[in-house]
Amino acid sequence: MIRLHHIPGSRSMRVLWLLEELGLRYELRLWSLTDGGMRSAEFLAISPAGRVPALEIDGRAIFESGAIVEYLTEREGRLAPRPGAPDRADFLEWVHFAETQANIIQALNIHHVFLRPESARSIPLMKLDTKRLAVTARALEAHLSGRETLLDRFSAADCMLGFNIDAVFRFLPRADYPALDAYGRRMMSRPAYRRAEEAGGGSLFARDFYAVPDA
Ligand SMILES: N[C@@H](CCC(=O)N[C@@H](CS)C(=O)NCC(=O)O)C(=O)O
Repeated sequence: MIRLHHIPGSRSMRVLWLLEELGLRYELRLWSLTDGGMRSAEFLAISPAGRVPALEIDGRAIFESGAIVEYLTEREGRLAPRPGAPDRADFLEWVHFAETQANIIQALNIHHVFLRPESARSIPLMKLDTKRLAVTARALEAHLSGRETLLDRFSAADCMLGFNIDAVFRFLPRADYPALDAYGRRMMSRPAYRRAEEAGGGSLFARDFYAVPDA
């Protein structure tokens, strides 16, 4: 039995998508960001920081999306270069880069989407994080120009990073990053991504674009 602890629109989408890419059978256990359930003893026993994703598999639970992605690809022997392969370090870099970028997105989500009242928001921090996000987007734009995927073929690193791209363009103008935009659209049109969307898709966003407000 494989059970994914999941919130639609959250980082657990990475794992849901990868499970679909790998053709594994799973069940979903849905959680909410707002009802306090993620601070319950039951959930903290599975995910000690009270975060999704967590994956129950092979008689244990694994937390952290990057660790889960590495575990699943090793277990299945697919969608990642093997340890020692020439592009193994590239794979690991992009898996973890995705989380660096997701942490910036999370900070912007808190300010733009979750924090109330709006007067509690810090406009200097929103500006700073938008600039930090742009650094990551420029790096991806350069890397993906003339490429279809992060490595020379689709890999689980694309599940880690591809999930971020919808959020990136909630905060940065799409037109400034044509290669990244095309990459995001390619990833989201994959059949496995669409199946994952059907099984547990959703969005945290009510608007297409969130500009930093004037001070
Ligand atoms: N580094 C962790 C981050 C997980 C994370 O922060 N997940 C968010 C959803 S995207 C969450 O569960 N937040 C709940 C909270 O902060 O209380 C990973 O990649 O799995």
